[in-house]
Amino acid sequence: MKPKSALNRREFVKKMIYGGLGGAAGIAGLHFLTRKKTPQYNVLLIIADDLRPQLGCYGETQMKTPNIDRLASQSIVFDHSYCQVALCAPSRACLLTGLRPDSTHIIDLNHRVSEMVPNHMTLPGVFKKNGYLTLSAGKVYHHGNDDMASWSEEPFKIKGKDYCSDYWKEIASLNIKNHSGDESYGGPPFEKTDVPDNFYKDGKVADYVCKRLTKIKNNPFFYGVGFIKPHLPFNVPRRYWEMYDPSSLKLPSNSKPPVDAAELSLADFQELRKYYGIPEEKHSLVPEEMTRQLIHGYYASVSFLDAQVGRVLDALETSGLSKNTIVILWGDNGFKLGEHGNWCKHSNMEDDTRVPLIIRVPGLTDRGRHSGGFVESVDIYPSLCELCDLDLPNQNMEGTSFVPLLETPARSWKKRYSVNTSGGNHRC
Ligand SMILES: [Ca+2]
Repeated sequence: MKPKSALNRREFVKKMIYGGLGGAAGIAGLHFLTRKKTPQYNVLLIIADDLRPQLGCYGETQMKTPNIDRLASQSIVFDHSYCQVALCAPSRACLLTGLRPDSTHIIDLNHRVSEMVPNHMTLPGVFKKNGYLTLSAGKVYHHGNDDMASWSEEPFKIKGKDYCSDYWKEIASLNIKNHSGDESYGGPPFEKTDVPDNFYKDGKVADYVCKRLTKIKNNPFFYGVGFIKPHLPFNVPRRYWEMYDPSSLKLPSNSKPPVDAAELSLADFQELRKYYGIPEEKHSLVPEEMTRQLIHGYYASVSFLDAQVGRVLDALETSGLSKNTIVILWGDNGFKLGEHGNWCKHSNMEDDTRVPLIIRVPGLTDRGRHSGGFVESVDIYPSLCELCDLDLPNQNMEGTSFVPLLETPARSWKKRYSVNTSGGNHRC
């Protein structure tokens, strides 16, 4: 990075954050001024599964997402953030290695970072090397046993079911039986239940993280927290469904595939077709009433996710850790909700590849702003290293730190981004 005036980039960021250059950021950073040592940020990386920017803070005024919106009000919200592959495992691999798919060689669900780039230091790995306590809860890597050496503790995972009703289980069993025992088939694509949040996996993950945060004392930490909503099936408590009036939900205006579109440009949403009640025939469209129910379920799942994020952010605040913790909220890939007559992810359409990215850096982003600059998931690794004053490992790194956009959100920036097509198993 080229020096900025007499200061290099790292010195400039420190000055901005810790008050040396004055202004709003400087005032917010006054509490650091009396420290003799450079203060260390903690990092809380919150990952959501299949969350497109369907949030109030992205202008989606119909959404009930007060907790993420509150985070956004103290953050830079990136309006044009793109994943590198619209599929869980390869997208997460890009964030966690800072490498593009051409270098990780991961474009499906069947490969782990530890196998494909075994000598590459990962994002949690670089924090661990620098003395941070590195923690993982829920779905961070796609494979829960990937990159185990980079965590200070055994990752917290919830195994087993994520449905409540016997009906869901019975239908799933029937659907599997009807497809020659193929266990990738499931029950209905949603359920509405009267259970507490922590009946479901994400509620349990939030419970665990809230407690674990209270036990962190003097260690700087890097905490990866992965929630699995709003991923299918949209199984969440009824109260989240009741936040939305189904009759007022807008259906997609472009509900048919583009005329003469190449077949490869749209996936055939096999992921959704494996749920009971969805037309299985190739290229068949989802009926309007089911479309409305699925959109309703996605919105309910986003609000359920928002509630779990809110609980974790509240725990961070209560524990006194919020003032020096960077919080990032990121979605691993987008999701189509009937646009182009299509569903889920797996293609390179805008709805598949554009993802939410919100970052709060105490003292730097307190006023809350949007940035329209292109950013990519591979950029997160070098950005966090810069913000935390960690040297990048001496290895191939393919992202660009977006810290200049945190300082000046409207500045000119990248003119392009890149995505790769996913391949292989399309279940998740
Ligand atoms: Ca995903």
